[in-house]
Amino acid sequence: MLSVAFSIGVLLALASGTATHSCVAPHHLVSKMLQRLEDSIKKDEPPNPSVLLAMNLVGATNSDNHKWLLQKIQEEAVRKAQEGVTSGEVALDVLALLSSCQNPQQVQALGHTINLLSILQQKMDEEMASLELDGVPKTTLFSVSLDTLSLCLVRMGGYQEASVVLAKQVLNPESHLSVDTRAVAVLALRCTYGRTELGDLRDLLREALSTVANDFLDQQEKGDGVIGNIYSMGLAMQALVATRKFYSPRKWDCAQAFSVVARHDYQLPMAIAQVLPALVGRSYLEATDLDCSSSRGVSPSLPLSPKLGTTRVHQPTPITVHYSIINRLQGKHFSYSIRVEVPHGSTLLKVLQVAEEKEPHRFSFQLEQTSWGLMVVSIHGLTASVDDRTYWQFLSGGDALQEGVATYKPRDGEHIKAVFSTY
Ligand code: B12
Repeated sequence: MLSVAFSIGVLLALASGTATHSCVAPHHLVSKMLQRLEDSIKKDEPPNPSVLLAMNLVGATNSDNHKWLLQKIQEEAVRKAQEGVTSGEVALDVLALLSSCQNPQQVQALGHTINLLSILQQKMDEEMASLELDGVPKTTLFSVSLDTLSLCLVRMGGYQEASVVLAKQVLNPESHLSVDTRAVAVLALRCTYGRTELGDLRDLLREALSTVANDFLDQQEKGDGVIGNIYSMGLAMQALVATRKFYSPRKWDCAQAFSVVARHDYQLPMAIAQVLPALVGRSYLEATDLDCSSSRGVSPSLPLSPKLGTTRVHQPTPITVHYSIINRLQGKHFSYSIRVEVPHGSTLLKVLQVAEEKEPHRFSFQLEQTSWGLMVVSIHGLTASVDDRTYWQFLSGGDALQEGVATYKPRDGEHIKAVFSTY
């Protein structure tokens, strides 16, 4: 069993309910989520910087797991610096290291020392050049927001220009940015707002921050507590934690948002890592505000709430799922359909596997391990491409699925489509 420990500050805040902004979720919820996050750390899987960042933000810094994760992230950062890495990945590593009181300019591992900030700066320059040239970033605006936030926290150049671009994007209704992307953009803009004296820039940032924050509050009011979907709640709540003065005198009903989170039984480590900081009234913005003194981590373990039973009764009855793969975007167009039978309670991945077994020449596919789990990167020999901004989108009827193939469980008779699309 892994130990769950909070730093004294957070512990006191939780106990008294008087954290910085008095918006703190019930102790048993935080404790359960943190335990799940710690249990998700597997020594044979790639280390996840978002998990370390979340543990640091809730003050759970005192376990062997924490030490192991920090070391692996440093090693992985050095390895990736040689092999190739995206701007967003570097930004997440920087946030994880900063929140662990480590200097990202001198990451030592595997006999090398690298400067992650100069790598980030260079990646950010590439993103900005692509935005200027093509109107779209090299990767995504989500990653550009992470980059901007990280550079702003360490006050390194480039973040003000990027903030202007992000603010204009979030204010432009044509941009159709997801809640997740707008939430991270808000964290970046909030950081820049606190670090600039330029009047025009502050006005633009204030407008962007207040527009997004108020839209999130509207969505929560209209959507029974949900902002976007259940998996965007974490980042949206972090954005609301960070922007209080931009929606004041309006109040955020954080208790309602927390009860939405409590009702959903989050299992995915990434989802938990994005939700957890907000449950203790914190956001990624505070990655550099943590107590780095030696007393940090001297902390009592909290009693854990009893683990909920996770065994599910699997019914032997098979279900039938209609599965189609469609490419009307690139090269030779195709559209194939198949009906497959899988045991009740199977994931969509099982449907893809049975389809491939039945007709391998049509329904072959490939997966890639990512921070959110297994992503389908290729079907019928057609592979998603970062350069072309293409991916395999999964839909049920006309609606995009809100989960990946390894967790989504189709119903009997459901029609799932995989459509080659652009983002
Ligand atoms: C950008 C993005 C995408 C882009 C990634 C493009 C790219 N090359 O960068 C695209 C458009 C391809 C995408 C696709 C999908 N996405 Co998406 N995506 C995001 C977003 C907004 C940011 C992720 C990111 O860039 N992180 C920063 C980088 C630095 O970290 P990273 O670990 O390297 O990021 C990688 C993974 O996040 C991965 N990824 C992105 N989405 C998904 C979804 C799944 C299920 C998996 C396994 C991996 C994965 O792609 C990133 C780049 O390699 C997140 C929002 C969030 N809250 O995190 C949603 C999010 C992760 N996506 C989500 C979903 C549902 C999907 C789809 C299943 C949608 C669909 N109906 O088809 C598909 C995946 C289908 C498949 N082929 O398996 C959900 C996942 C929820 C869950 N329970 O798993 C999120 C949380 C959004 C949400 N609130 O609903 N996504």
